[in-house]
Amino acid sequence: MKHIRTACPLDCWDACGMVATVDEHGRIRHIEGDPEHPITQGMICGKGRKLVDRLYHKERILTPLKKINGRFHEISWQLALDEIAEYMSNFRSSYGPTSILHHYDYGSGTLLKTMETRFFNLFGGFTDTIGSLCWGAGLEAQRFDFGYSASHSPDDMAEHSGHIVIWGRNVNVTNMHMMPFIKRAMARGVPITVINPSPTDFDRFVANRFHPRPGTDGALAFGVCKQLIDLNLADEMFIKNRTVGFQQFHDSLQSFSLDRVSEMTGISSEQIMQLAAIYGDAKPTCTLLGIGLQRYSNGGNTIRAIDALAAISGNIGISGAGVNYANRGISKFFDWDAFTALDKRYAYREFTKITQADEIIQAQNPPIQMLFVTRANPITQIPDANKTIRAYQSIPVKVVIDMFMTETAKLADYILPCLHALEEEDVLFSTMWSPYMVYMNPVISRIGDTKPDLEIWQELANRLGFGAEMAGSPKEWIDRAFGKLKEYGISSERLQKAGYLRFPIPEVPWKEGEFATPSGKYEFLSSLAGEESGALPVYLENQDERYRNRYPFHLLTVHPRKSLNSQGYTINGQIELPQIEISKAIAMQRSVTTGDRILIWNDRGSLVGRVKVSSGLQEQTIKIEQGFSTKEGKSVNILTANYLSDLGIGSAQYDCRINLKKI
Ligand SMILES: Nc1nc2c(c(=O)[nH]1)N[C@H]1C(S)=C(S)[C@@H](COP(=O)(O)OP(=O)(O)OC[C@H]3O[C@@H](n4cnc5c(=O)[nH]c(N)nc54)[C@H](O)[C@@H]3O)O[C@H]1N2
Ligand SMILES: Nc1nc2c(c(=O)[nH]1)N[C@H]1C(S)=C(S)[C@@H](COP(=O)(O)OP(=O)(O)OC[C@H]3O[C@@H](n4cnc5c(=O)[nH]c(N)nc54)[C@H](O)[C@@H]3O)O[C@H]1N2
Ligand code: SF4
Ligand SMILES: [Mo]
Repeated sequence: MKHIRTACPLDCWDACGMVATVDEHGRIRHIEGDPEHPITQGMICGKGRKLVDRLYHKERILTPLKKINGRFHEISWQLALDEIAEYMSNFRSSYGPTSILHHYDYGSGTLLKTMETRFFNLFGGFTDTIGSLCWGAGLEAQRFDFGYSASHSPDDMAEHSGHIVIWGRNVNVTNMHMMPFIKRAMARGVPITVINPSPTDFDRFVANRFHPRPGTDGALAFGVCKQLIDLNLADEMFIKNRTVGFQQFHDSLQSFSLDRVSEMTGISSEQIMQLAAIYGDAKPTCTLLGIGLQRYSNGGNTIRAIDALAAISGNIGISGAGVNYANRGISKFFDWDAFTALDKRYAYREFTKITQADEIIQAQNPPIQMLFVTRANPITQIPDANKTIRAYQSIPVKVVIDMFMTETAKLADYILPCLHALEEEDVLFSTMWSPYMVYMNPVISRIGDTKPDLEIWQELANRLGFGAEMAGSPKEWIDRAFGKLKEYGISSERLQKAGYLRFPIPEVPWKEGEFATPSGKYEFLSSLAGEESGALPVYLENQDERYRNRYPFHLLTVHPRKSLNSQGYTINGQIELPQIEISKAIAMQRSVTTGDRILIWNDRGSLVGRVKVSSGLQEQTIKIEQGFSTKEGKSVNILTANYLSDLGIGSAQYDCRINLKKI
């Protein structure tokens, strides 16, 4: 038996280190959390363990496929790549490189996967899908306020926080390695507050539980800001020395009286006062922001409002505090210039990941002729699925690189089967939370007639005449990306030997000196905000609220417990009837009960599912776990809208109104 160290490639806060046990036949017996890794601490979740099932799964695609007359047939790599390269070359000559669209996401978030962008730049350019289905609004909000998003180290929170506010993050389910750190804080007597319209596994252990109406947290934060100032709980020294625009911000709060905020959010005046005391008195208060919280048309301003609350109360730049959303400081350590070959492209067009269906349908100059989808399952994961299907069907040639027959792969003309992370050499890091990078050693040799993404791009590049600029082994490309890290004494050899290493980022962001904003201060009044977004954070009504009379309920399509987006469902099989959680109030009002079949719908689509009445759910809220597809290929995104968030080209999938009836 051999023990080989690697990492979990799934798009997760925790970025775990793993150890695989391989038998004498080169087969993985089991996989476990790296006991030495400071975040993983020897434990991985079910999704991580399922990586082995995905690797050996009978439905894994092991040869290239080509669709002929509506049916997939096996095709050799040689022929598939010849044909794809010929299409690319012809479309480039007739329409220019931007007739080719590339949609990609974080199906695998490892370092070398970004080489795909290099390929398209060397090709001369492409139509890109920019923005984020995940967290764009919050990142832009924190860029305006701080310069970029930075989180406190997990140990700092565990050792120094005075109160922890878990604001819209589903820690037990999506970020389980946070739990030991929260428990360490609780063992010191630190109280926990949860703000979430939905119940969480953690609720019975917490001191306070607030259920705001979905999408109204910005108003709640403004209301608390006003109370902090009115009650003289604001941190005057911090405001005076380290912020700009406070007076204008203060003036803008006048309309956020206790009564009005209570009506907007559904949170009582007493609870609003309680939250003011938590931020004002229980210092240092650590805020853990979730990503669901900002998946709204007003999501960017919501995060800015919460940042402002932490700033007014002085809960920034001190141990045990912070508005912890992401760790964007990590990306600057890699030498992306060595990767991206930006200077090589002569044509470039941007669609967004969120609105691409509209843009594909409208594109004229040039129209989209070819689509590449890599590391993503957009038919299941992007909003307004019916529209996306129509848009993709209108594209003459579609190539999907994946391991499984996803709903997106079903629409393809060519499916190129890639390797599984356990067969590849790479480096894993995440800018979500874990401050560690992990070396991924190939655990087994490749199964079937599959190729790593990098090799697919290299072989296409050979055919298109720029092979030399894509050539190199994984190890050589990893080395190139580590150019800057070497200044901090971190080489790929050292990482491979150590298994994991911490990025040289501070334990406590913004502790000393300046913020990364243009003024060097925390900016209530943002100088980076364009005229469109406005310099001050504001409260905006969400877009689907227009339809509240016709569609009286909020729909939250949150991240699934047992799958990482759609990736777990691919191997668990399609589901017959999704579970639809509804609040007690809705159950009473519509006379439905657990086990009933209901139809939920809006103007964009409809879905049938089985009811579960949930006691902790906000009164007007319905919740479904996203990621699945039904036998008819339907996902929750049949119902969601492709609205852009107010800031940062993010998605607003939780800004969704629906109606229901029993069937
Ligand atoms: N098991 C599992 N883990 C995952 C993933 C997965 O699919 N499955 N996905 C990974 C990825 S890609 C991501 S982005 C992260 C996401 O991690 P999280 O942010 O933790 O998860 P979400 O499901 O996006 O939303 C979190 C919570 O936001 C709450 N919420 C929704 N609307 C509001 C609101 O208006 N106000 C407040 N206060 N709360 C609100 C939801 O009820 C939910 O509990 O998780 C990662 N980890
Ligand atoms: N309604 C609703 N929709 C959502 C969300 C929500 O909360 N609600 N959450 C959004 C969020 S936060 C995110 S991050 C997105 C995720 O959206 P996606 O990233 O599109 O979702 P995944 O289901 O992770 O699909 C990734 C695909 O990549 C494939 N893959 C894995 N590894 C590799 C590899 O090495 N190479 C290649 N070529 N392919 C690989 C997998 O097999 C899988 O099919 O979904 C978003 N969609
Ligand atoms: S999905 Fe997240 S928690 Fe689970 S093993 Fe992977 S990195 Fe760790
Ligand atoms: Mo995400």
